[in-house]
Amino acid sequence: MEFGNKARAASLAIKALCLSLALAIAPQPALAAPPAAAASATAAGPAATAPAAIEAAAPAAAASEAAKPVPGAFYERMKPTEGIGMPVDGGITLQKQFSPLGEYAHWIHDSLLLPVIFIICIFVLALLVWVVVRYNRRANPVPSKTSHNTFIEVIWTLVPVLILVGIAIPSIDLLAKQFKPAPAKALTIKITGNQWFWTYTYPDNGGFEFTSYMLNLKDSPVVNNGVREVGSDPSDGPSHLEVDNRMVVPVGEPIRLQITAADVIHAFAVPSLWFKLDAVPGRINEKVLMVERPGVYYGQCSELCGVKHGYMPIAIEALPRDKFNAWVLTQAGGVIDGQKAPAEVAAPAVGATAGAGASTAEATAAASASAAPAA
Ligand SMILES: [Cu+2]
Repeated sequence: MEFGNKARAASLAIKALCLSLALAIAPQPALAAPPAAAASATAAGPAATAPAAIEAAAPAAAASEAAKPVPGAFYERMKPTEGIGMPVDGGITLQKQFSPLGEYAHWIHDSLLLPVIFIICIFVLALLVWVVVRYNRRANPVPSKTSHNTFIEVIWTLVPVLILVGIAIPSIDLLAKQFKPAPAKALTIKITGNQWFWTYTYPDNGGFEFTSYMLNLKDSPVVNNGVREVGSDPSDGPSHLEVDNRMVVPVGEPIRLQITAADVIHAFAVPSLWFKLDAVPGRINEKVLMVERPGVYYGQCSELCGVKHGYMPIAIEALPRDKFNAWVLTQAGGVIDGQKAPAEVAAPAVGATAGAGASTAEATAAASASAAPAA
């Protein structure tokens, strides 16, 4: 009896500890309506969707192919792939993941946590049903006087402890991996949250900086003055998530994101890249971002930051290194390894887009993309 009490007390303490650990690292619910259907919508799987994403970028690639060492500063906005890097209709689980940590976390969620939760729920339900049916007053008029059973108490203390340890090991591993600092040579991008837009700065590429606003919504009051409507460019993604100037990153390499805020607390969150970090005024939070394949990935501010909190989405465009370099050189002051784009090459790139009879939307996008950094 004494042992049973002690075991109970010990199990409570361990449970509290493990639960708080598990809660601290539990996967964050994805934004908006995350995609369960993503799996089926993109049933063809990563193999099929990856080429689609790459294909979307193909024209840009072809165009910048010739200008590899000092690219001709050509950049074309990538067309997002439906259901990839964005919420999908009817989605109820995590978004499909495109970073190594995201895949690991997704595995923990789908293959470890959900089965454990399911089995425990079924087990407890079965016990309840058994008690209700077998030990109600009619079926069991003379109840047993048993108050303790040391063997059972040891079992129901040990088994939960083992379950929680089994969950804690990969969880703590994931937690540790998430806070592993970036390698010294990693590209650094500084992100500043503002009411109600994001500012992106590239200190390793000449320190250019630009703002990123949500696109206006069709047939809705103007949200962000002077920004075009979503859908006016073929490369536009979902409404409420697409922005005028995307944060462009190289694919397949660790990137050091330094996140801060200019006014109130915001949070930089992109569900499909398993990334969420608070943007706190007067403080820099740092975390590594790694995107596994080219594409456009959407997120939102995830800290209630004022009246237009819901109107400061995040769009990350991941490009292969050479295309990323080409994009950098389209930015005013953009530098690759201390090398600037020849002014005569960079300038006509924008003019050429407009002159070549591209849609005005594209021209506006290109103009605003290159004008923003100057501001
Ligand atoms: Cu915010």
